[in-house]
Amino acid sequence: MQTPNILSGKGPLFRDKLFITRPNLPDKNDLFPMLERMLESKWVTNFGAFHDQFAEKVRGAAGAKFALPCCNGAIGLFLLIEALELKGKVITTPFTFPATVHAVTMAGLEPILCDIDKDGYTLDMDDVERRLDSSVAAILGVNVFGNVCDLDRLAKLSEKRGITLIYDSAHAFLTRYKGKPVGGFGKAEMFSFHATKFFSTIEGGAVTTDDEALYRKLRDLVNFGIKNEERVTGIGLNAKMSEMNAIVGLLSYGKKDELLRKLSELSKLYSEKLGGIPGVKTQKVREGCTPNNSYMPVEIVEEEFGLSRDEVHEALKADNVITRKYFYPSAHQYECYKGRAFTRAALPNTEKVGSQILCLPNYASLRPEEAEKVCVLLAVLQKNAPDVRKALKKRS
Ligand code: T4K
Repeated sequence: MQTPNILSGKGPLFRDKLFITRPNLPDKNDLFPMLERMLESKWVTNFGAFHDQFAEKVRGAAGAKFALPCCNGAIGLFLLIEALELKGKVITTPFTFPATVHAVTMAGLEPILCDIDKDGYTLDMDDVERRLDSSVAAILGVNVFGNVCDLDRLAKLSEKRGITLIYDSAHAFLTRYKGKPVGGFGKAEMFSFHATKFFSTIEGGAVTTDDEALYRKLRDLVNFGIKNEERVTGIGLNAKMSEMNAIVGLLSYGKKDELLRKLSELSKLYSEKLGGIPGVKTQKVREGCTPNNSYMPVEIVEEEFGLSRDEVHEALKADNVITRKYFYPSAHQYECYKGRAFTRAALPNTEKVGSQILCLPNYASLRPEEAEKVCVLLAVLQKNAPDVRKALKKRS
C-alpha cells in the first residue's frame, strides 16, 4: 500500500473524501413515478396515503401494534416523553447523540445519567440499579450503534418497580433480539430515519408502541394537539411526516434486505481485518442480538496502538478518511448542561469509551476494497506510530 499521507506528504490514499456514511437514496426511476402520483393526488402532507402505507411497513417491521411516522427522531422522542406525562426523573445514558438527553430536559424532566457497559456501550445495569430510587419515573435506554440494551433485565426492572420503559432506537431499525424485532420492546420506541441512517426517509423518524391510547395521544401531538375540528386537547407541535419523506421511506423499505446484507458483509470484513491490529477494540454485541450493522465503532486504545484516538482521527483525515467521534463529548460534558447537578455523576466507562471511540466509514455503497484499505491504513499507522506522532506534531 502507498505510504500514508501523514508520513509521505504525498497525495491522499483516497482521492475523494470517504465519509462515515452516505445516504442510501432511491433510484430516480422508482422515485419519480411515485412523486408524480403524489402531485396528481394533490395531497402532500397531513397523514396522506403514502404516510399511512409507510406507517404500516414500519409497524410490521418493528413488530408493534402501532407505528407513527414523524418529522424526525428527536421530535418524535420529545413528544413521546410529553405524551407519557411523566412525574419524576428519567434514567438515561450520556453516551448518545444530544437528541436523547435534550428530549428529556426539554420536556422539563431531570435526567439521571448512568454509566455504560464498557464493551457494548449500552446502559450499565448495575449502575442503573444503584441509581434507581423513588424519584425515577422512567428509563430511557439507547440501543446504540444498533446494539441492544439489556432488554430482559430492563423489562423485569420496569415491571417490578412500576417504571415506564422507553427506548431511543434511532440506530436500531431492523435489529433483532432473540428473533424479535426492535420496536416492540418497552412501552414505546423511537427510530430515526435521517439521511445518515442506513434506512432513510431523508428527514424522519417514527414511534412504535403496543399501547393504543398512547398512540392516539401521540398522533394528536404531532399535529399540534388537535383532536378534531373543534377540540385541541394537547400541547403539540407540527411533527408530521410529509408524503415526500414517506415515499422515500417506502422505497428504502423495498431495499432493506439488500442493505442489511451489504452491511453485514462489511461488518464481517471489518471485524476480520481489524482483529489483528493492536489497540483496536470493536463493540461487543449482546448475545441474542442480530444487529443491523449500520455503524462501525472502534476504540483506539492508546497504550496498545501507540497513538491516541485524536491522533488517529487526524492521521486518517490526511488520507481523506473522515471518521467521527460518536459520542464525544458525552452529555455530562456538554457546555449547555454546565453546572447542572445531573452532570456530576461518576461515569468512568462513558469517559473512557468517549475518549477512545471512533466511527469508521460504513454504509451500504461502501466498496469492500475501500473498507479493506481503511483497515490496512489503520494497521500501517499503528506499525509506524512513533513516526506518525512526530509527523502530526510537525504538521500542527
Ligand atoms: N438519538 C440518537 C441516538 C441519534 O443518534 C440521533 C441522531 C437521534 C436520536 C435523533 O434522530 P434525528 O432527529 O436526527 O432523526 C448525524 C445525524 O444528523 C443524526 O440523525 C444522527 N443521530 C447522528 C448520529 O448523525 P451529524 O451532526 O453527525 O451529521 P453530519 O451532518 O455531520 O453527517 C455525518 C456524515 O454523513 C457527513 O460527514 C457526510 C454524510 N452525509 C450527511 C448528510 C446530512 C452525507 O453524505 N449526506 C448528507 O445529506 O448527525
